[in-house]
Amino acid sequence: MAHSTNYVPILSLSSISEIYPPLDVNAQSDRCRALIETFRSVYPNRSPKFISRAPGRVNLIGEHIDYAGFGVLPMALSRDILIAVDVSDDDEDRRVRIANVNGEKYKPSSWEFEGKEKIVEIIVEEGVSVWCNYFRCGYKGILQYLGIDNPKGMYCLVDGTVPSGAGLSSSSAFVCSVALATSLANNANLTKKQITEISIESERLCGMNTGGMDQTASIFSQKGHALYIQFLPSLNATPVRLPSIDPPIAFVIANSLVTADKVVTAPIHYNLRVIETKLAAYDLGKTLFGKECENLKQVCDLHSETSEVKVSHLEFLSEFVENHYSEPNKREGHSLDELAELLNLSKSEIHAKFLSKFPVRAERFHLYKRSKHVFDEALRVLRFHEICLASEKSNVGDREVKENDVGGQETFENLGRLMNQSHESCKKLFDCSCDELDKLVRICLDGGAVGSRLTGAGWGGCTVSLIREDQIEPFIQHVIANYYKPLFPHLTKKQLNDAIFATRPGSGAAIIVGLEGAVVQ
Ligand code: NG1
Repeated sequence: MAHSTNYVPILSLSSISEIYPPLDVNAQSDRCRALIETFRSVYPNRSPKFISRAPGRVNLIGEHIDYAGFGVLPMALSRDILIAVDVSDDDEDRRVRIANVNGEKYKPSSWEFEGKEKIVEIIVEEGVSVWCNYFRCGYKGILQYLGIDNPKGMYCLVDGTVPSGAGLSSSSAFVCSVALATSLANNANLTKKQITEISIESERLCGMNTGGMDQTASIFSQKGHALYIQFLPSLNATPVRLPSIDPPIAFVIANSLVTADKVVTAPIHYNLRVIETKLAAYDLGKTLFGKECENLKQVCDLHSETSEVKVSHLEFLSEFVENHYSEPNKREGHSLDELAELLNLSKSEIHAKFLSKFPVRAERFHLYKRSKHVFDEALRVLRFHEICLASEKSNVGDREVKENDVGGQETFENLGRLMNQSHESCKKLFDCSCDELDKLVRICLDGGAVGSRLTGAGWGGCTVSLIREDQIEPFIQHVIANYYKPLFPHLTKKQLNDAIFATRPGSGAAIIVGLEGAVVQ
């Protein structure tokens, strides 16, 4: 698998029916046609040569552990970011023009190429989140990687259906789509792994100390499969079939409609969590092995003396963390002074090592809660993955043959339990939930979900719930009646359809070529 992860090329498709589920194909054809028409009116006398497409994702399990180096299990959505692109044939033209079909919200922008460094400075100021920065970051990442100093002029029109700030990875889908568009416009044919790694680096330019789950899921996902992603020792993405039981399982995404702008809140939320896990890794590495570890996976590797992660390793570390931080004051986090004492570093060394690359702000740094969550959540991912693999082995064709698991109920409940534990841990140990998400999770469980949890970074955004496919409609009605109607009584039918929907594992990023044929079925 490591081999295939390394060398798979980006899909180049000439029919959108290869991308979307059969029921969606007509609507998506209409969408692509509208995109092409709008392109022609935004850029008179031009037509797009290709469309780059990268999907959002829903993370089924494994929250806030990608940047600690542990495996995660997301799947791609059908919702995506399309960029229709025409490339200038004037060799002197190096201008990039970008516009969005939602021009009210996302204003057009354009810039002249004046050297790679000038495309975008790393954006670390709190409160800065501008849509065209994501474009600039992906664009810069590709030019830097390819060493291009005379890039092609580009005309781009963006159409996104991934809700922003919802934990469904709209930003990564955008950056991946830009990276694809820029590489193709400049005649480069990169592999999935290259595009993924460039997109991860690019998104860091936007101010997020990001893990890598979203970009990998967007690029590597395969229709009908979730994706088991391992990051260390190197990126490895393996498609996984979800258990095929009867009635089939389904995932429903419900948006709390609390918008979480990760870039804006990064210093007190996302980037701070990354640093807290790194501080814990440093402390545990020193304490257990006398070595400086950069992430918690390295601590696990030193303990197990291999890069493979096993249940027993994680159980040991989870237990160790309980004892190591057992004093009440350590449970409540460490002030900077306490941290200096614990780590045997001066405050300025702590600043230089941990707090200077991406700014973070905190009164107390929670090493116990964050490291405990990471080890336990990594364990839940292993178990979830094992259930999927075991179910795949026990199925003959689509028939469930595991005798003591009638209708796959046991499998279903085991997956749901892991999702529920994940939410509890995100809420109590990782402090990345919020009242609305907790309320939504409760309503989803009351409405028949066997498991429900926040998905993505949290602090708002969406939940993902596991139910049986035949329960989708009554489940959705229950959530509408109990969450949306009381809290958001004025939502239109379309807004409700956007807020809560069932989803299947979608396909990963692609370039759509031969546009006339591709969208006219
Ligand atoms: P969202 O906020 O859902 O895009 C973020 C990170 C992921 C991962 C999750 C938490 C980015 C681009 N994405 O996802 O890498 O850490 O939070 O599991 O920063």
